[in-house]
Amino acid sequence: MSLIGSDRVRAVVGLGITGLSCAQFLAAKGQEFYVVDSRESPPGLDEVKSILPDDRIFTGGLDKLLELPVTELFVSPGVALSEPVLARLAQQGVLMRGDVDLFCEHADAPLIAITGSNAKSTVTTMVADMLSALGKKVSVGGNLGRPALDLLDDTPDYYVLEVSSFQLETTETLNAEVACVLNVSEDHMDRYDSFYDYQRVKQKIYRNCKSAVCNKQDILTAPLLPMGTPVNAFTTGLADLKEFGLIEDEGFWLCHGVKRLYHSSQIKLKGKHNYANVLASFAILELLGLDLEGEEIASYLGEFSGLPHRCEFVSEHQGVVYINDSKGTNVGATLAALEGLGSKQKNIHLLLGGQGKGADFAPLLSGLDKFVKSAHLYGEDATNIASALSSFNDFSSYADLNQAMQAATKMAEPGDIVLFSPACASFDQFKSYVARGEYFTSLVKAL
Ligand code: UMA
Ligand code: ADP
Repeated sequence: MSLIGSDRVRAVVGLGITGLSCAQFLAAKGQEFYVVDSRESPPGLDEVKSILPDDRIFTGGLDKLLELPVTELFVSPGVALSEPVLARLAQQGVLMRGDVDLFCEHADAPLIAITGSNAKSTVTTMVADMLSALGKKVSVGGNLGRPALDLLDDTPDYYVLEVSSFQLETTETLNAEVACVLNVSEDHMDRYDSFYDYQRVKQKIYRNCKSAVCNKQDILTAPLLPMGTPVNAFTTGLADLKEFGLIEDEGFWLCHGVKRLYHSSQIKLKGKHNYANVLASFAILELLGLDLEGEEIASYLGEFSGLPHRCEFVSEHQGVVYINDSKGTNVGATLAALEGLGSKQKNIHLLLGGQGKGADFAPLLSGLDKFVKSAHLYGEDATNIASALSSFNDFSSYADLNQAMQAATKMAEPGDIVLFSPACASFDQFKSYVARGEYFTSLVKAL
C-alpha cells in the first residue's frame, strides 16, 4: 500500500500524540488530509493548526467525517472502530488504518514488535536497553510513549515497538523481524465484544513475521505461522532444549535449555514475573543472533531496577515495605505482582480499586487466598470487586485510596508488605496511572 501518488482522500481521527504524529507525517510527505476529533479542544490542536489550514480541521464531533469524501482514515488508538460514524464508514468501504500500519509501511530497519496484556513496557524497555548495551543503535516507542511514526526520523539498527491491542486493531501487517506476545489475560473488556475478540487482535502481531517469541505457559500466545518460521519460547518452569526457563536453586537460575546463564542474585529486578520478562527479552535477542553472556548484559541486569510504578519499592516504614504497582491495571497484572512478591507467610496487605473496564475479578481470589493478609478496596468498581471476592474474609471498602492506605498501614506489622496494585484503570479518580502512583507515593512518604 503506497502512500505517495495515491488518490486517496485521507483523514486523521483523533488529535492526541498519535493523531499529531500522523498529521505531521502526512504533511511532511506533501499529502492533503483532514483532521477530526470528537473533543472541542483536543491536545494537539494548536500544533496541527501550524501545519494545516483551519478549513481542514474539525473538532467537537466525528460526524463531519460523513460529509467529507474520505476513503482512508488514520484512527487514533483511543477511538474504538465501533464508534457509530467509523462503523458506518467502514461499511461503505473506507479503509481504517492506524499509525503503526503507516509506520510499518515506511520502516527500513528490522522491527521487534512486542505485545501482551502485561509486561509490554518492561520487556520493550529491556530489549531496547540490552540492544544498546550491545552497541546497537535503537529506536524505541509505540504504546510505550513515543509515537511510532516519530521513530522514522531516526536511522537505527533496530526499531523496538510496544504495540497495544488498540493499535493492532488498525494494523494490517507488521512484517516484524521478531514478533512477541508475552501473555494474554482479560483487559479492556469494555472495548471488546468478547475475550476471544481481544485474543484475536493480539495474534495480529505475528502476521508476516520472520520469527516469533511466545510464552510456553500461555497457550493464547502461541503463533500460527508457516512451517519453518523460527519460534522461540520462555517459561518460568524448566526449559526444553532451545527455550528459556528457570531452575530453582537457592533463588533461580535463568537458563537457555539446561545451560545456566544468570542467577537471580545477579539481577537487580526481583520476582518471578520479572525473571519471565528477562527470559522473554533473551528469547528475542537470541533470535537476532546476539550474545547473551557477555559483560554488557551482565552489568545491565545488575543495574536495571525496573520502570516507575511497576512493583516499585517506595520505602520501608516501621518495618513495613510499601510497593507502588499503579501500572497494575488489570487482574493478570495484580496476580503477577502477588505471585512475584508474595511468600508462604501471607504478609501482603493489598490495595485495589478504580475503574474495572468490565473485568471479571473472580480470578484474583487464588492470589488473595495464597498471599494476602488483608485487602482494601476503593473507587468506582469497589462494589463489583467486593462481590467477586466475597469468599475472601479480610477485606473492607473505602471512599478513596488515602483511606484504604491508612487502614492497611494500621493493620500491617513489621515484615509485612503494603502493595498498591489496583487491578483497575485510574480514570475514576486520577488523570493517569502515573498521577495515581505519585499520589500513593506521596501518602507513603507522609507517614
Ligand atoms: N479521544 C476522544 N476523541 C477523539 C480522540 C481521542 O475522546 O476523537 C480520547 C480517547 O478516548 C482517549 C484519549 O482521548 O481517552 C487519548 O486517545 P488517543 O488515541 O488520542 O491517545 P494518544 O494521545 O494518541 O496516545 C496513544 C495511546 N493511548 C491510548 O491507546 C488510549 C498511548 O497509550 C500511547 O502511548 C500513544 O498513543 C503513543 O503510541 C496509552 C495507553 O493508555 C499509554 N494505552 C493503553 C494501555 O497501555 O493499556 C492501550
Ligand atoms: P504493560 O505495558 O503491558 O502495561 P508494564 O511493563 O507496564 O506492562 O507492567 C504493567 C504491570 O504488569 C506491572 O505493574 C506488573 O503488575 C505486571 N507485570 C509485570 N511483569 C509481568 C509478567 N511477566 N506477567 C504478568 N504481569 C506482569
